[in-house]
This record gives sequence, structure tokens and C-alpha cells, in this order.
Amino acid sequence: MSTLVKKIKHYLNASYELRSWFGTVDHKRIAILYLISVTLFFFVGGFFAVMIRLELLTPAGDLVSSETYNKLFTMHGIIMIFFFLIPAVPAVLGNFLIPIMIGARDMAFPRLNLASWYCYIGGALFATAAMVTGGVDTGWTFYTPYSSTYSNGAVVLTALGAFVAGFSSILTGLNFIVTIHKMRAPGMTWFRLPLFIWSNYAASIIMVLATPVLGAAIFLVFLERAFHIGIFDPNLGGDPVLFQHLFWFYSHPAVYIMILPSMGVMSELVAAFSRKRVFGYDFVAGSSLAIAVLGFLVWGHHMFVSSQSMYAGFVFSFLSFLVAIPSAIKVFNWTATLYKGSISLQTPMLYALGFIGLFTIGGLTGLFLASLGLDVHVHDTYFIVAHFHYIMVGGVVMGYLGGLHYWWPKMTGRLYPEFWARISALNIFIGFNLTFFPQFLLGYMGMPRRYHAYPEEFQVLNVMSTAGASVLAVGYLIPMIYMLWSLKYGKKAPANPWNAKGLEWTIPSPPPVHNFDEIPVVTEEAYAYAEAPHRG
Ligand code: HEM
Ligand SMILES: [Cu+2]
Repeated sequence: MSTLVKKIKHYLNASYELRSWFGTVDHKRIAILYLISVTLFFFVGGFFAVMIRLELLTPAGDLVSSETYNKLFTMHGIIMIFFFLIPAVPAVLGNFLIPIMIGARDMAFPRLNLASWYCYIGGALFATAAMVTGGVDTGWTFYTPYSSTYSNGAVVLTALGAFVAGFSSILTGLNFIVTIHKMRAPGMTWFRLPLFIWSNYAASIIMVLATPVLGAAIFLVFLERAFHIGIFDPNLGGDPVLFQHLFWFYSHPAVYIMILPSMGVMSELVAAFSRKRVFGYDFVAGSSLAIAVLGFLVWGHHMFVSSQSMYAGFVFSFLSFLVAIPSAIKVFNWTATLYKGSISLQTPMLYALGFIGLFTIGGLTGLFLASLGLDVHVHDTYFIVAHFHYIMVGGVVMGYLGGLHYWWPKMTGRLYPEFWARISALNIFIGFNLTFFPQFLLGYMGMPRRYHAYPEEFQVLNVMSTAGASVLAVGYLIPMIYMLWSLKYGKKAPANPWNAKGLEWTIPSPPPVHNFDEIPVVTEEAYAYAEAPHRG
């Protein structure tokens, strides 16, 4: 029997040569390459976060100099946004699952897929070079004229890193769009697609349309720095606010590049662990597209106090309220899916429930910020920091970890230890709230962001936040350990450990090189769970 099992070839044991990995065009192997790279950067970015929190333990700026502190939060932001959050869900889970979920043998452009990973690595090398040659201190937002004229840091190298990594995102988006249009198995109509596909599709549209604008903005900063052409520097006849427009025209939609794919994971988890079809499937699918469109119309809410006309402020404020509606539709529909579902609280579901709660807090505080009058008060305070961490860490990272646990058996063929996984999910939830909730209070009391020292009355809340960060750090380390452990010692995973619906669960774990021996013919709706046998 065991010799028989050993003979089964799958994508992981098909070949062991280095070339078969670094030259692979298999979407599943590319997903693994991304998994390793983004995990590495998550911990590098995490290291900077720990340094920031240690500095803020005491009111005096005593651990690092103010210059070093500026570099710490800049590199933390750049790494977490460009090298972790943007690629995490689409490039790891999306790459692995999209072809399988639609019943295809690979992406539409397998080589382009590999090229996108090399762009990511190229960008990462530039960014790493910038870090080791003195770092950069502009903030992840690269605001001009500081970045273009005054900063002495490695701005050009870092910007080049973000620029090159941007191509990875563009190529991934392009590949997803074409794959979803062209490679669906017979019977896999648009409205039978898993919602994970819809949300990645919507995110891909943003990747393709918005990322080039960031590229252009960064390129202009480079031109101004290198050749002193007056684009942003008023001394040279330029306009610094122009940069903010270009930057946020990308970066607000970019927040949806991060959150949309994670919302897709959420729909999969909620359905699988309530054993029900997602409530209001059409609305959840449509809301992804609505977010992609509306997301392009709200960038001015980052510039309420940047000399933007008051009337523009009114309009951006109103539009920002609108963009919250499709997100609220999703939260409502996930909750409605839980209602009378037969719920099992396994690890991925714990992450999903965490996502619903934390994303709701992040989204509601987004509405506070979208209110023009209130934002003037809390702009550039710790309230902002709390808002976006609730969404990006409470939302995106929770969804990513939930998804990683859910599909881990499929990706690796091994089960992880459920006990430790639950402990760490709980640990992350508690650590997260302890870290970031006090920051809402600090911001509301007026503590500005991006300073390495602060008045003494803010210390108690800062100590809570730093304590929470240490709990959170442990929460992130535990999965690292048990997931690596499971690769060797974990129980072998069956094809469908969760008894879930979806084409990915119809093929062996781990999948064979070409996913399907025979291309499936789809006859079922998505999430065709027999309605849960109902308890009175
Ligand atoms: C529910 C819809 C949302 C609304 C109405 C909203 C509103 C806002 C507003 C008005 C600001 C600017 C505050 C200021 O700087 O004074 C802001 C900042 C921010 N938001 Fe949101 N937001 C929403 C969702 C999101 C999502 C989904 C993400 C990320 C995945 C996100 C990430 C951010 C980030 C990163 C910043 C700060 C950028 C910086 O200055 O560094 N937001 N949000
Ligand atoms: Cu925004």
C-alpha cells in the first residue's frame, strides 16, 4: 500500500530540480514561490513594527533617533503594503486556486505568471538594497516635495522597487482577467463561479487600471530628483499637491486590491462552515464590481486638508459614503448566511468570524473619516492608523490566514494540528484588538502619527498597544511553526477534508500537475450544499 501511495505523482513531487521550481510555469508552484516570498517579507515588515512599538513604549524618544524612527515606519509601510498585502491573497491563494476553481489546467498565460513573480522579486531586491544602504524616510506615501527634493534617503532605489513590483501586480491582474474570461470549464457560467473568483476578477480590474498611475507618479518623482525638472517642487514651478492626486488615484483603489480578494476568501469560508449557499449570491458578486468602480471616485478623501477646494471636499465626502455600501452589503450577506446555518467553528471559520467583526469596525470608522468635519479633527492622528489597521490587518490578514488554513490541506496534502491553530487564531484576535483599539482613543485625544516621542498623558494607552503587539507577534509565530511541522509530521489530507463544495475539492490533495485528468463539466450552482438539516 505505502509503495503504491508513494508512486502517486502530484505537483510537489513531480520533480525536485531547482530549475523545475525557478523555471516553473505551473500556477500551483508559482503560488508556492509567492507564499515563501510574501511570508519572508511579512516577517521583515513585522520586525520594523516591533521596533516602532518598542520606541513608543515610553514618551521620550529614547530607543532610536527621530531620523531612524522615520525610516522604521516608512519601511514597515512599504514592505507591508507593496510586498505583502497587495500580493498575498491574489498571488498566493488566487494563483493556486483560480484555474482549479474554474476547471482549467493552468492560467491563460503561464509564462507571464512566472514573469510576474520575477518582477516581484526584482522589486523586492531594489527595496532590500534601499533598506541596507541607509533606508528611506518619506513615509510609504512618498509625499512631495519632501521625497523629490529634500529627503536624503534611498528614495530612488525604493521607488524603483515599488515601480518594478507594480508590474508584477499588473501582469497578475491581466492574467486573471483573461483566465476567468477564457478558461472556464463547460457549464461554468458566470453566475456559477465561486465568489472568490468574482472578487479576484474585480481586484484584477483595479490592478490593471490603477497600478500604471502609481508607476507614472513614481517615475515623475524620479525625474524630478534626478534632473530637477519642475513637476512637484514649487521652487521649480511645480505643484506638490499634484503628487497627492496621482498617488491617491492609485492608492485608494489599491486598498481594494488588498481587501477584495480577502472578501472572496470570506465568502468561501462562510459558505463551507455554515453549509449553506452564500445569501444573496448575485449581490455579493455585484458588490465586488461596484467596489471596483466606486473605489476610483473617492481619492480626494485623503486630501480634505491639503488645500483642496471645499466643494471638492463635499463631493468626495459624499462619494466615500457611497463606497461603503457595497462593503456593507457583503457583511450583511455573510451574516445572513450564518443565520440558521449548521455552523462549525473550525480554525478557518474562527478567522472568518474575526474578519466580520474587525472589518466592520474598520469600515464604520471609515465612515467617520469620510465625514468632512470629523476628518479635519482626526486627520494624521492615530485614529487613521487604527482605522486602516482594522481593515488591513483585521480584514486582509485575517482573510488570508483563514484561507491559508482552509486550503493548506489542498496545497500541501497535509493537515495542520487543529488545537494549536485555534489557540493561535484566538491569540491573534486578542493581540490585534489590544494593539489597535487603544490607537482609536489616542488619535481621538489628539496624538499625531509619525512621531517618535509623545506627551506623558498618552503613555498608558501606548503601553497597552505595545503589550498587544507582543501578543500578536506570538500569534503570528505559532502558525509558522505548526505549518512547517505539518509538512513532515502532519496527517495526510484526504481530497475533501471539510466536505466542502467546489471543484478544488474534487481533485486529490495535493493536486496532480495538470489539475484535472479530464476537464470537468459543471452542472451545479456554486455552494450547492443540501440545505442544512435543521434543528427545530
Ligand atoms: C468602508 C469604506 C472606507 C471608507 C469610507 C474609508 C475612508 C477613509 C478616509 C476618509 C481616509 C483618510 C483619512 C485621513 O487621512 O484623514 C482613510 C484612510 C485610509 N484608509 Fe480607509 N476607508 C474605507 C475602507 C478602507 C479599506 C478597505 C482600506 C484597506 C484595505 C482602507 C485603508 C486606508 C488607509 C491605508 C488609509 C490611510 C492612508 C495613509 O494616510 O497612510 N480604507 N480611509
Ligand atoms: Cu481612501
